[in-house]
Amino acid sequence: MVRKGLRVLPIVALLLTLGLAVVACGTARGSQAGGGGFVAEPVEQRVEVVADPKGLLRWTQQQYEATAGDVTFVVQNPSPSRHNFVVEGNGVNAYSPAFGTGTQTYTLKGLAPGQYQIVCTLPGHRESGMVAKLIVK
Ligand SMILES: [Cu+2]
Repeated sequence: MVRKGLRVLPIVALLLTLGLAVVACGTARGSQAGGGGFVAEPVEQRVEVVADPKGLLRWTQQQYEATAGDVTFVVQNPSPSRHNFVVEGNGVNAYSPAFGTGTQTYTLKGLAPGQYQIVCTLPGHRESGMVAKLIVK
């Protein structure tokens, strides 16, 4: 009797672990809803922004361009490094929570023509060069 009970235990532990993993994934996905200043609903205009695949502290482009109006930034982080996504300048200061590997989308409504910066503001990342220009025409 006792032995039978012990055999079931690993299965229970496995199910508990799986359950916790599902909960953890759900939490991570929730962060895609955006951060301060971003809205969750994607719009037609997409700008792809990619963090360095090797985990270097930079975006893969030094300059990004968009047309004035609503913009969805599709932010890819192929590296295991954690980053965040910030659009600042020209009266805008929108920031996301930190994220690990994966793709996040962040939308800004009514972006005016002008010059902005796309930055990762995790400690030391901007200083190391994780800052790019965003030109909105
Ligand atoms: Cu970063």
